[in-house]
Amino acid sequence: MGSNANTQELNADLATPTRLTGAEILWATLVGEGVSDVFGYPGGAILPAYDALRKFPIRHVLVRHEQGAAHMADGYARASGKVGVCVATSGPGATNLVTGIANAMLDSIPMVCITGQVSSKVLGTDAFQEVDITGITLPVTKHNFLVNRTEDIAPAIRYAFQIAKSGRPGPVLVDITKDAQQGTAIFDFAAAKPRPYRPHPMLHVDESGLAEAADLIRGAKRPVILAGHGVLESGAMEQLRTLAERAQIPVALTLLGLGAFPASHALNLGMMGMHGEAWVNHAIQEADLLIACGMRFDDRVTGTIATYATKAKKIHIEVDPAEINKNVKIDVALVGDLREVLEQLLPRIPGRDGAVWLKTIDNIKGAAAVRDIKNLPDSGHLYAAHVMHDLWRITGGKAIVATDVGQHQMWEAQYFHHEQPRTLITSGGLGTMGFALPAAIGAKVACPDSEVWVIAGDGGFQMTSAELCTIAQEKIKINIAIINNGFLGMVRQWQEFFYDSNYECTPLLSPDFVKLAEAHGIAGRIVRTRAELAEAVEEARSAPGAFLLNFMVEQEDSVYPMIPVGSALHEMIRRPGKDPLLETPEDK
Ligand SMILES: Cc1cc2nc3c(=O)[nH]c(=O)nc-3n(C[C@H](O)[C@H](O)[C@H](O)COP(=O)(O)OP(=O)(O)OC[C@H]3O[C@@H](n4cnc5c(N)ncnc54)[C@H](O)[C@@H]3O)c2cc1C
Ligand SMILES: Cc1ncc(C[n+]2csc(CCOP(=O)(O)OP(=O)(O)O)c2C)c(N)n1
Ligand SMILES: [Mg+2]
Repeated sequence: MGSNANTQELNADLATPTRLTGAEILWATLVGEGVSDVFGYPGGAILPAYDALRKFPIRHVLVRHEQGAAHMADGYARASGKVGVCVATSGPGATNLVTGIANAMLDSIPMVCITGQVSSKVLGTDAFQEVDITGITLPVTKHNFLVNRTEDIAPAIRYAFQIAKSGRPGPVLVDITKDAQQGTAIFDFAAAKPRPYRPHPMLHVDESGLAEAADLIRGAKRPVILAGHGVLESGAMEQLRTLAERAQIPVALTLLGLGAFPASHALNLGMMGMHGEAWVNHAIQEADLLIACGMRFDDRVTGTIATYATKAKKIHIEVDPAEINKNVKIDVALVGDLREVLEQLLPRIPGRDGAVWLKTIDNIKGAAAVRDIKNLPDSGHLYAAHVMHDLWRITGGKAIVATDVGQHQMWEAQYFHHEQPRTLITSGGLGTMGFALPAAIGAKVACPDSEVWVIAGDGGFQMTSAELCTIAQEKIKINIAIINNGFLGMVRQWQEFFYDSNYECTPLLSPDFVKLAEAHGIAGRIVRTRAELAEAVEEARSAPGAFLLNFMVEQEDSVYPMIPVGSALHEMIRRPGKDPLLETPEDK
């Protein structure tokens, strides 16, 4: 509900055209689009909108920095599949959104960002808090609008929603001048409906493409499915599973695809790429067919392109024609919504025996199937992998986890096994430190009944830790795990591997995180050994409010395997040491 306690519902009947102010039209249109929660921060140019907010059934979460608002809207969208909405004022409010908008753009997240703008009379005069935010965000939005007439607000907002969620999703910014918010116009929700979305002319899967793809799949001896974020965005989990099971094809996942195929499924290989499982990367290099489903062959996934999967034909199922042949040369492109394309493809795919190839992959796996350090005996040291593994085990793998960016993010991907779609919320393309805490707030607002965890590094957490106060004010129950290694760990790792261990500017002083939480009325606890880990996690889970755990982990641990930039997918740096460690009974 609008932040004001004496909410008075406005009689803005969506079915009856009514004269309203632009500010009222803005909220009424959002209500019409199904919005129940927004994340924002007020200021002069958006004040008319805030003044009208109390009349509408919308929860407004007051953030501490507009970057937080954008990440919350982003986390909300990732967790729910709905469009996330954030609001900011002109000038610095709007520019503070930019990192969050770019983050959503790089990961194709549907978001509508609303900014106030100076009045149209003074536009272009360097008026107080005037910036050209449509100009600034042009390269990092799917589309943006400057609206300076009251009657254009409803059509612009409705169009923004359509653009944000259609085809390849993305963020859309609507910049509304103050006078447009203050003026009045007839609000006619139905008349403001955009023309139906016209898919790109190339979004037509022809019969010959389907037949070619089916032939390749039928004839393949060593096929691998590469499943990405598009599986989640398209809602194609079932179709993907049917394809994999019917044709007995193993599934490798991108970081953003984790959860799109159950981690425990026998055909799930695990994550591919720079910090993926060694056997997954080897299987891709050995494959004779790759079936890419809603993934964009990011450089973190391919290693050097020249040496990438040279023995494999490639089928690419993808909604954005611009992605075809962008990084990797494709043999058969099926351009369209993944779920629809798979539905058309599946009737052409007969049952297939994949036993020989699956056995080969098992052999490639060998002893490496046991992850590197999960099973280190308790020597008094706490490893981040221990934290991830135990968190996964204790939560039954069902929690929604929002990670930050760095080593802890990769360890989470390796050791926390996601069974369900939309349970991993992580910044992939932009790699934005500071993402986890606000994104988790957004996820919890979207899914109030879910258990939500933040997993953040000591560095990234400090970038947006002011949002602890948002949690306190909004009484948001999330649990926070800080993986405190005293370093900007991922950068330290690169310094160790590629810069002669010159740890320049990566040792990091942090505040006492437990006291910091306490200062916000949030309980917390420090954890130094594995023996305390499970009990601490249970204490956090059962606490009535938000809870912070400060895990003091091994400081100079590294993420393995790692493909150095410029190397082939199979040229991974492995954890030093002769034999992989064996599982201890404790971990079974
Ligand atoms: C420190 C760090 C390390 C990383 N290491 C790795 C790593 O080891 N392995 C790894 O995989 N990633 C890694 N990443 C993430 C990587 O940078 C990319 O973000 C990720 O690989 C992209 O995954 P994706 O292609 O599945 O998702 P996106 O980038 O979101 O692309 C999704 C694709 O699906 C398409 N799509 C969307 N909707 C549909 C639809 N309805 N139908 C069909 N297609 C659709 C989109 O057009 C797009 O092409 C790392 C990131 C960081 C920050
Ligand atoms: C906003 C931003 N600035 C800089 C970076 C570069 N960067 C990537 S990982 C990393 C270190 C992260 O340190 P920390 O949050 O402590 O996590 P750790 O790697 O130690 O787990 C840095 C500085 C980034 N990704 N984002
Ligand atoms: Mg760190």
